[in-house]
Amino acid sequence: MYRNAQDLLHLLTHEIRDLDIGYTVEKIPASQLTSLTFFREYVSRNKPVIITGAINHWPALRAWTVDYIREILGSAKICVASTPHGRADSVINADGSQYFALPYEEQMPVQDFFAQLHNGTRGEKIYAQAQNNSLPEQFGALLPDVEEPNWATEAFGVPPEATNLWIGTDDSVTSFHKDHYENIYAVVKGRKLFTLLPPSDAYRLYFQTCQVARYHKDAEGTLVLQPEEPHHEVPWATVDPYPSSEEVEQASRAAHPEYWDPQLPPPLEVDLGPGEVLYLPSLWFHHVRQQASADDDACVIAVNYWYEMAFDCKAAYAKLAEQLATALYTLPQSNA
Ligand SMILES: O=C(O)CCC(=O)C(=O)O
Repeated sequence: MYRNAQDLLHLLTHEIRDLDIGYTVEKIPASQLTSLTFFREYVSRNKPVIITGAINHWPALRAWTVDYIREILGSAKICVASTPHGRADSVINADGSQYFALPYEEQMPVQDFFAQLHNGTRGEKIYAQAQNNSLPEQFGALLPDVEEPNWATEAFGVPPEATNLWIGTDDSVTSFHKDHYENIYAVVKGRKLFTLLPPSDAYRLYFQTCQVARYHKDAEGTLVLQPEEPHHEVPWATVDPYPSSEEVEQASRAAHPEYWDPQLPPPLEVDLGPGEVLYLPSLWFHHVRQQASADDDACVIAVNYWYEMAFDCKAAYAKLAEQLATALYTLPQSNA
């Protein structure tokens, strides 16, 4: 007998794992996948999968060094996001309040970007993370080095809406969020570490409605966070799955018990290396870290294809799960 909403949400979490997505993300070779099997086994079930060997033919895998990118892009300017801590688009405590903090954004020549990637002038952390079709729009000369995944385009029935290039270092982390897109995410250099929760588990992320703020540069060039005008707010996940210290972890365990509950299945972890592709279904919550190695020019490069999602019954269930989470688990704004 299930007595309350919390018990029912736990039941949903367990059933989704047992009936559908399981406890690990499968890894399959591209040679075993057709657009039909990809659609039937993964897209229609809203189930992530790692695909190996799908981009082995991309010249990018061998060609993309920092020197090559600098040379081929010449003086092209790209959009660069900066923060003092590497956590753009996340909940940040400042002046006793919690803000949803957007990064400082500037157009910068590619050479300057690479010169500052590891040594920001004032210690700032920079990340090329524009999600506006950045590969063709800003890095167009690199486009011939990759190839659209035709198997995915066939399965989704539409061409990608955006193709984005990501260049960063271990310093940049992407906080838990979801996207209204089907995502085909390919790592070219370094590793990307995804922590995933299905849409049913929205209640485990403790959304908080936060005022939106953005980093700006003051006269000395130091990044300062300023609330956006006019005042506006967004609900954002407050759970950091990799707390910076034991003390922070203890505080998170107390504030976010549903995330850390040992009776619930842990989030799915995906460690994606060069040449590997993740299918990240629409509306899945994802937190992303990255790991570079010295022989990779100490940077991490990835390309992702965003495809339009279907607003079908799965999207309706996901919306219900999120609305229940908002009703039951949204944290009050703390002024502490
Ligand atoms: O690579 C990242 O830092 C984030 C990727 C992401 O959030 C996405 O592809 O939707």
